[in-house]
Amino acid sequence: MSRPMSSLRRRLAPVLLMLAAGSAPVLAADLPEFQLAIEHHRWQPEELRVPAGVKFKLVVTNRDGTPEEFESVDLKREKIVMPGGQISVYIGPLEAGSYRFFGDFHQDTAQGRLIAE
Ligand SMILES: [Cu+2]
Repeated sequence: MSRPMSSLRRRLAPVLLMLAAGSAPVLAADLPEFQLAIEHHRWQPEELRVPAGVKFKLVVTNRDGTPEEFESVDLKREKIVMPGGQISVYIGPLEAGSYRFFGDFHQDTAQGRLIAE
């Protein structure tokens, strides 16, 4: 009875340590952060420069009164932003280059690109 208990404790130890250290939130908080907004169904900025080779957090704010969806086929991301709301998208590390993104609900105007350099 004591043997399975101690082996379970051994297996749980790293998990408990990780939870205690809060390693995932700390890592996320350490990521560089970039801001993107949608206003009048256009991205601000329409061209966003980010460092290549680094994971980063993109914070997307919706200043419109209608829902929008941040979407990028190049980046394989798709996330709805409610009116007046904000979302976070984790991207990268990216190779240097240009990555298109758009507002799925207003594709006629909401077009942008991310330049990783
Ligand atoms: Cu979509």
